[in-house]
Amino acid sequence: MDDEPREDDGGTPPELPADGTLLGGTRFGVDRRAFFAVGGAGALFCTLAATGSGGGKTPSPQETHRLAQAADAAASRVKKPKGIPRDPVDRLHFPTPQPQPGGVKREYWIEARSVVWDYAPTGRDEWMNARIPAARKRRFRAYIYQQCTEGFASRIGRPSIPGPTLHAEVGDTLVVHFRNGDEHFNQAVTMHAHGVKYTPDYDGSYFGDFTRVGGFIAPGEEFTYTWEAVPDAVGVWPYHDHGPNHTLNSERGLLGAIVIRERGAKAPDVEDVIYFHSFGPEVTGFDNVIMCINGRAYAGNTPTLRARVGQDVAFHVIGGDANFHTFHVHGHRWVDASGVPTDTREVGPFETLSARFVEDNPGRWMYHCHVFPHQDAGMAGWYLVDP
Ligand SMILES: [Cu+2]
Repeated sequence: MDDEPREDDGGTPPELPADGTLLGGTRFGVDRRAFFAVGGAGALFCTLAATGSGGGKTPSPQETHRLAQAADAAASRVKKPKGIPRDPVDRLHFPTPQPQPGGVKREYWIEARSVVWDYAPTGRDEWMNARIPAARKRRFRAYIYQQCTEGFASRIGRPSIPGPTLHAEVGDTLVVHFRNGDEHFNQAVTMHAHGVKYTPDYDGSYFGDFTRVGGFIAPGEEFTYTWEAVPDAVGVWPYHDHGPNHTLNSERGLLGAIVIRERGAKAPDVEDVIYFHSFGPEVTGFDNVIMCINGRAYAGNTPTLRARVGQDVAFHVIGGDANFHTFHVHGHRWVDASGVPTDTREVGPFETLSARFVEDNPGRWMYHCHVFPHQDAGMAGWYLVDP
């Protein structure tokens, strides 16, 4: 049935070719650099399309999608870099960091893989009590970080965007065993963390000739990242792909969060990671930009947050695309970092906003991006508070 989310079985949605390499750079005469030359225009297109003010000079959705496929094909041909040293800094060697006294290793097993993704499984927008137009496509191939049990023995839970939230306390190391388990896109991907401390080997970034060991994890390969929870890493941070095609693959869903607390600090009673991000035509092949919260669009599909009166509530909002968003929650307020009470705050690309408050107001509430075109394109959800 078309409106049912399909099993994430590696099946191929009809609107995408089975193999991006069939659409090689030569066919469209576009290489990766050319794509990124227009990539800015593509990103601009997304913004313009979302605001309904698209200009004539920007590429069509079909064109951005074709360019993305060419970029995928080019990325699948990138050879593993040799790590050519041109400067003394390229010859430096680094020991793997160990936990500080009292700290521990926090180990995770995470596999990158692609899945067929439905951004609105209910087919409805509960806020406006309306069906999403039947003609509107909902499934495309996303790219996710999947948490696994020790040794990648089995997968934990359903595919999700963002991937697992990684937790550590000051003095710990985060030891993340990463596996590129995807064959569909046939590209190197990585994990690049914000906020925590790492040596260049654990930066998880592709640097062309200067790529270090963690910056290019080819399909079928594994790598273990070690990141330090130093004292000034306390907070909430994003992680995301930073391989050779990271703009597209992060947009496809290779996103996650890291929460670092002081040693022994109490966790909030309710703690949610809320990614404000979007799927543009370049990754979906659709005509419209989908404005998402955690990979889903429209209330009833986006996360329904829950708490009860008296609880210590923390909402960690992360900007996961090229837009500025504002986080707004009805019926509540919190004190921002400068000590000012607020109920709406902006969050830029890969910035984090933490709204923390003691719940005092039962009922059905909404939370949403307060940029109207984003809100109306799906970036909204329910917050239900029990007495
Ligand atoms: Cu927004």
